[in-house]
This record gives sequence, C-alpha cells and structure tokens, in this order.
Amino acid sequence: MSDCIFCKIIAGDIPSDKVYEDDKILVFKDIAPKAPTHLLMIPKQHIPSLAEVNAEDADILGYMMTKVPQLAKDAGLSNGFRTIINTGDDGGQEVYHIHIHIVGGGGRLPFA
Ligand code: DGP
Repeated sequence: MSDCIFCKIIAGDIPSDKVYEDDKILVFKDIAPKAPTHLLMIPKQHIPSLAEVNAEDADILGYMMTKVPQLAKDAGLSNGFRTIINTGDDGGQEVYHIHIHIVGGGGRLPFA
C-alpha cells in the first residue's frame, strides 16, 4: 500500500528502530512508547486491521503470536507483558496496517 506508513517502514522508505526482522514480519520500537518497552510487530503483507482478516490470514497471524514470547524475553520482559491489537476508530487504531503492541517493563500495568 503506497500510502501506508508501516509499508513504508518495511520498504525502508521511513526509518525505524528495528529489533527483529524475517521474511514474514518486522518488529520495531514504537515512536511514542507508553512503557519502558513498547514494540510493534507487523506482518510484511498489508492487512489493514483485525476487523478485515480472513481464513487466508490464519498462518501469518498464528506465526506472529508464536513470535511474541521470544521477542518479549529478548526485550527483558521476564515478569510479563501486554499484547494489544487496536482495531478500528473506536478501538483506537491510528495506523491501518495490523500490528501487535508488545508493552511492558515498568511494573504492573493498569487494566486499560
Ligand atoms: P495504533 O493506535 O494501535 O494504530 O498504534 C499505532 C502506533 O504506531 C502508535 O503507538 C504510534 C506508532 N507509530 C506511528 N507512526 C510511527 C512511525 O512512523 N514510526 C514508529 N516507530 N512508530 C509509529
């Protein structure tokens, strides 16, 4: 998607602080961290949001979830972390390229 910020980050057109990359996903630091560790995991294929996934996306979504524990461990989040997928306007989604927030490192997080 030519007008997608995260697609531009994947393409290298916008710089990011990358922490992990493979052929399927990219993980980088959030530009406005809400906790000492705040990572964003994105698929390299453009999926706009969780509201628009279908059966064909099951493999990449499953792959993303299975990568979370190691990334959290590598980030030093040994006492737990939070994963968040904001979806749609009412869900607080700002960037319409599906992403998993991985947040933690500042003690126990409040509920919301
Ligand atoms: P969401 O509200 O779930 O769509 O979260 C989008 C997140 O993306 C938000 O926490 C800020 C982050 N973000 C937006 N633009 C950029 C960018 O250009 N670089 C980085 N590293 N993060 C960005």
